[in-house]
Amino acid sequence: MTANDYLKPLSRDSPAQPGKQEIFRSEKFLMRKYMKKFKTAITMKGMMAAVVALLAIACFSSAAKAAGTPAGTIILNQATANFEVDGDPTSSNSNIVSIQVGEILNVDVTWQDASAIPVFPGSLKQVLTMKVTNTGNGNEAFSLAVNTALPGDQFDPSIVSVYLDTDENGLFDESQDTLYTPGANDPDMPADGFVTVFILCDIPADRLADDLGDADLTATSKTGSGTPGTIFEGLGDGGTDAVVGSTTATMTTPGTYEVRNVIVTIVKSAVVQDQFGGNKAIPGATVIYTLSVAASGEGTAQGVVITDDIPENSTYIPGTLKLNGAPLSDAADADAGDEGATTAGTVTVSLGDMIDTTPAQTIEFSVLIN
Ligand SMILES: [Ca+2]
Ligand SMILES: [Ca+2]
Ligand SMILES: [Ca+2]
Ligand SMILES: [Ca+2]
Repeated sequence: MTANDYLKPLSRDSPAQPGKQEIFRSEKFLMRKYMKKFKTAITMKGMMAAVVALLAIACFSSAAKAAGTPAGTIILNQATANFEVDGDPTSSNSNIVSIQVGEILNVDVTWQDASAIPVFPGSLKQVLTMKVTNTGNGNEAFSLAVNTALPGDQFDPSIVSVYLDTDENGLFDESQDTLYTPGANDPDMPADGFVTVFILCDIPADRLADDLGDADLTATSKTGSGTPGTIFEGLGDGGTDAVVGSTTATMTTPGTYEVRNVIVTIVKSAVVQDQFGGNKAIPGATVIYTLSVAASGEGTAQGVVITDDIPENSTYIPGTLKLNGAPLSDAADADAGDEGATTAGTVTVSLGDMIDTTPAQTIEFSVLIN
């Protein structure tokens, strides 16, 4: 029996190949080509210790991060044989086995809007928000493509442009964010990195209320994509091999526009007052949030309810909820709003039916920065 015989049962997803030992652990990790022959002289007493050491080699990757051990990482390992010679404890070490982790290519695309984006017939530059995440274990650039000619809905939005969220605030701002040009500024991300992507479309003028129109975003690894397990030799980070992961290294996710004859818009602003009379957002400062809610269009928005989560790292200041300047109690009662009663950690205000001539409704509340 040779050391190679011990390695074979550890190769889980792929049979061992002559002259080339490969260890796959699920499909997140790939190590190949770098194993040298195991040369330790093993006595009968030392053999069990050597087997345990070999099993340890196969189990090293269990404590990996979400994206896995970074591509290019060198994993070193050495086995020790302990035995006795004429009653004297003796040990000998194996050579050091070096394995370099290859790059696995994976991507995730998630639609970020909570529901279909309400639009009017003929609306211009309407925004769908997507998040593209590098779920591989190396640095990787991704090409982006939008398709609006999708079946199964009532219309095709007309693509105008795609923007990258350069200022990383998750919100589209034409002056702050960057126009995406395929091949010129493809997002390049570290493992676990992400980019928010905005799809801007015009809506056809001849649509009716409740019509739906989809647009999808495809993100594809620039190193390559295809059937999981496809290998791009030497094209991974640091000259390692790159291997396509379970996502096929490309993903397409749709978002949806929905035509409405009335739309409710909320404009939110914040004023900071610190405890020293200034306006710095420091722990102990107060943030006064103001929401201005208005309806536009020709129909009636029925039963308008505004919800606003109290942000992380802040605490609602009891008794600060107001509607159009008049205080609302924090409890759920006869007045229009509450904090934490309808939904924990959330301000909820019911505004009833609204039409385009309804005066803008102003909601205000304050939080303390923890
Ligand atoms: Ca790469
Ligand atoms: Ca369509
Ligand atoms: Ca932005
Ligand atoms: Ca109340």
